Amino acid sequence: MTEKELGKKMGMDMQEQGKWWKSAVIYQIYPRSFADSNGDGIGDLQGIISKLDYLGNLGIDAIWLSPVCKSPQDDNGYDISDYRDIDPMFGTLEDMEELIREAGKRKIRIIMDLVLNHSSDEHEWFVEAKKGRDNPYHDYYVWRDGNGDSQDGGKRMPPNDMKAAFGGSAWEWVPEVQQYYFHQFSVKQPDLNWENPKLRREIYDLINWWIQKGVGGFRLDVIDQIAKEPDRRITNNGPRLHEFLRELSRETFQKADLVTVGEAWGATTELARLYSNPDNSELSMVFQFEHICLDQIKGKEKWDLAPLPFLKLKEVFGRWQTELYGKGWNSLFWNNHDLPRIVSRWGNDGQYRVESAKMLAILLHGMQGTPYIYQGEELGMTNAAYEIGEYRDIETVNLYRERLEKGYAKEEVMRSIHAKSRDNARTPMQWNDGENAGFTDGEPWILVNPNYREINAARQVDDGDSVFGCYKELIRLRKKYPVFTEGRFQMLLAEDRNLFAYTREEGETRLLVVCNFYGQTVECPLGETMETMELLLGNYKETERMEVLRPYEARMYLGKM
Ligand code: TEU
Ligand code: CA
Repeated sequence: MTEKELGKKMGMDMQEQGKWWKSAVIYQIYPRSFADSNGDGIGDLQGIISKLDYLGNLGIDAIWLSPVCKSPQDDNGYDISDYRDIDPMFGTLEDMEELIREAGKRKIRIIMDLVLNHSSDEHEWFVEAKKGRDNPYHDYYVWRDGNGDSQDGGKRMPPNDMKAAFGGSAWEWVPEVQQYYFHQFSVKQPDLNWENPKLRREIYDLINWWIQKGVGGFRLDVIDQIAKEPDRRITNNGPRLHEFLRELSRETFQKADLVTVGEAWGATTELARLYSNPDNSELSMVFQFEHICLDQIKGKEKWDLAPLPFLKLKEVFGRWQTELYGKGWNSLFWNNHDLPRIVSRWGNDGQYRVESAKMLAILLHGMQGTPYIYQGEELGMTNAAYEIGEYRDIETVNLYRERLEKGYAKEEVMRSIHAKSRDNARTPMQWNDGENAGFTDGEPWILVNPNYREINAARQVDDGDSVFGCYKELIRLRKKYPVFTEGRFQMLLAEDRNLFAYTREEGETRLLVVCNFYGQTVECPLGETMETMELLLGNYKETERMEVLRPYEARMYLGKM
């Protein structure tokens, strides 16, 4: 069937056609932790190329590649100093072109990570910008005069007390120009000034340059923060945000058949409908975090741990499923490079690691949206619990120092770090049970999780009953049945404190997903419905009693309406 015929069959109008990314599954690679080809302990592009067959076997359609552009690596590449070159640590532009070509041979598209809210302070724009207030690049960044009386030789007080995400003030003084610049992240990540049309033009040009190279799309880092207005303390969802996005889309993305995904921490369903409007005026989809921020004390930071409110989790998923239906498009994810490992977080990384990892996969992949698999998730990789000296992430390192200064007990801070540090996701990919899990021949830049002898790809790829086997099957099913892409969602048993159950309906077809989210055996009132349907996938070998769900048991059924 051609794409057009398939589109017709699924009852899509012309506008909907060519939206290949709706039935796609995207795999995220964090390059420095994926595969090292030259023994320097850091993953690289040639390493990724050597693993394309592994990804082809899994069945994914696209790779979201965390940043590989030239960067001083203050925030592991989310601080770019040249948007048109590859960091030598990862390889060369030729390697990147080879990756795009080799992936293409396997029908895998490469999605670049665009960091457009800020650049590195070592980018030539910023180097110029801080030379003088009349430098043509000065206005590419966000500058303000100091506040109040001069202190220590001209330095005034910062314009206000806004804080940066990685600690400290969001303002940094530059003596040469006698002004502060604004940075929402580290001091080495000065915010770009999107109010300046020349800066916006530069950005469109570099995006079009990458489109010419054949990339399949873009992930847009903290895109909801580009329209900042620090004088009014506005960081995300600034008044001009969607105006900027529409211009950006018109000048770049709309010229090609691309997928675009906007990272938007502050999105509501209403805002998401703007971002991912089916008329294609902004982006393909949003990547929002409402479900993944639930296990922290309200109004506090992610480090302030709270148990997961399960009913709330269901309410959040249900609301996004319902309110975006036909009006927008969402990403489905448990993990990325900023989040702890889901099997350790909301599953069980001990006795029921395999069962709970599969349950979480089945629960998520039955919903509407584009699923993302973060490297190692398909193996059921777990959090790490290192000593503080083994952490590499700027956020974790700063947090530790700041909280100890504030008087927190060391044990409490370490508990937060073990639960939530971004490095949980950044330990090296576990390929096999050889030295360093087969990630590198050298010294890895961050410790390998010691459980690699048990949890590794080599053990799982040929085993249909492995976590890998489950993800592979979920991808196959999504390709086979349009109900995964199009079906209308309905939550079942919304008040049940153990079960997560829902249906999807499209035409005559109904999909039913029933998951026991916890480690106790429970009764399920949907036994009779399940009797009438065909079991597509489950995480236990045999169903003993239809109406009983064992620890973390998940089942996915297909039936007619
Ligand atoms: O993340 C945005 C972001 O808000 C997170 O860094 C968040 O502050 C943090 O994870 C909370 O713990 C994006 C990237 O995904 C992240 O890796 C970058 O560090 C950040 O932007 C800056 O570019
Ligand atoms: Ca390397």
